[in-house]
Amino acid sequence: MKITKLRTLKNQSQTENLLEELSLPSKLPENPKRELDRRKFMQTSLLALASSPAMVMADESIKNDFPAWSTTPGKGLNEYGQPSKFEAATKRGVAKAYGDLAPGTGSARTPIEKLEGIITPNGLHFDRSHNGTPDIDPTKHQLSIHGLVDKPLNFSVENLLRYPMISRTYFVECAGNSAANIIAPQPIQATAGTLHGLISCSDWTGIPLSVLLREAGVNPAGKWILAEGADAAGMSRSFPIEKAMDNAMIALYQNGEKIRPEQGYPMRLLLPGWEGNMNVKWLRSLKITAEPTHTKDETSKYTDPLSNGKARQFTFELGVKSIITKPSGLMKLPSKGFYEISGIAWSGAGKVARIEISTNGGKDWFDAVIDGPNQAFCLVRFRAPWNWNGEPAFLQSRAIDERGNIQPTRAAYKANNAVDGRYHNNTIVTWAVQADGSVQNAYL
Ligand SMILES: Nc1nc2c(c(=O)[nH]1)N[C@H]1C(S)=C(S)[C@@H](COP(=O)(O)O)O[C@H]1N2
Ligand SMILES: [Mo]
Repeated sequence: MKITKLRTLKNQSQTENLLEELSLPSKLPENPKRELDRRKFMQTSLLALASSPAMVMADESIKNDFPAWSTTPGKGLNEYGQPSKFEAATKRGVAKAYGDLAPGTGSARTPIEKLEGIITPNGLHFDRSHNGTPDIDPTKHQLSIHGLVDKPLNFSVENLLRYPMISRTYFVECAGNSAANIIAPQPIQATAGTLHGLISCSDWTGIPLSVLLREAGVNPAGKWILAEGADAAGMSRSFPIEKAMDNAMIALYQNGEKIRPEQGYPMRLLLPGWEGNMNVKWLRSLKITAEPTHTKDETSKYTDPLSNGKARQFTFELGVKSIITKPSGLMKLPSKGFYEISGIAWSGAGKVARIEISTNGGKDWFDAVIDGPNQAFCLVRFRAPWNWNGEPAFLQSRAIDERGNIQPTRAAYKANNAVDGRYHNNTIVTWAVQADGSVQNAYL
């Protein structure tokens, strides 16, 4: 029994290892289609909707009697609101990597196919933890800034809460997101959240790291920072001082409330656009160093084996990526007719420039509309009208960012990476709509 468990552990840690980020072709696609403006998009959608008989309500559905909830007083007031009981299925998918051996190790994935807009509700933010969520008493927690500084500093949470703050909407994505679509020889039939749900986006409020570093006074020899968490995983990562001075942030609030325990209560590091692992939760120490520290999570893990026999260390910036969330895996389209294709896109390089949609597996592409704000290092919501003719279709989205990076195909990823490479997968996702309306995960 013991031995079986040990073997599982070994395999799992191999699965965790070895990441690869592709260098994406930086050319824009040929013959880009005219951009659909928002008004035209709505008109197109409404026309398609009107011509789709399945969507039209019958007259007899308009009734004049009132249900009990309209005639009797509702439930009493309460101190912390909860979703409707009819939405109980909107939950994270929990994957405990080692089962009960280490119940806090693994991930709880965001059900992206059940959410709208760009903000992830706090209870549904994905949780990727290497050794559970620590139960930190904020009055006993401190953040130390030390190493190559003029003045080593310890900050209590109370101290930090007195600093001027900024609010920014940033995504966090795990380098292991979508890994199953690279490593599984046949596409796994699962929801978008199960396959691609290690992505979430929040309005974070906190203190620019540069403010605290200026107070401590970084020595000229200080070029890197080692960030360390207070959890029992001993999670620690090195990052260059330039990122700290640019847009790194110590976040204390998440979507307006104090950051959730699973996200790093009472504080976490945010390195906008950079791989999830570097966004150290339960942050307790920032040590200024001359060189990177080469910790376990940046050597044995999160280093990418390439097809040329070399490995790439320090893949920081996440690639440009998009996922169609509606329709997506395991859904069933009830009939032919109008559907809105909708999803999320993002880029570790900054802003998303464009999202293209194909309904025939990449033969033809047309532009989706970016609905709502388009902010750097933040999810965007895209939408496109689609009139399904009832025949098999292959739905794909392809995002292009402001630097001209474009999502690669799965075949390109496979060609550039070692056979066991699986991390930093930003390849184009295909959902195959069958004639019966069922939606399947597919490789093209
Ligand atoms: N201290 C600490 N920080 C951590 C981790 C951890 O296990 N311990 N997990 C990392 C990983 S692998 C990811 S992808 C992100 C996930 O952030 P989230 O759980 O808030 O979504 O946190 C990172 N920061
Ligand atoms: Mo991660």
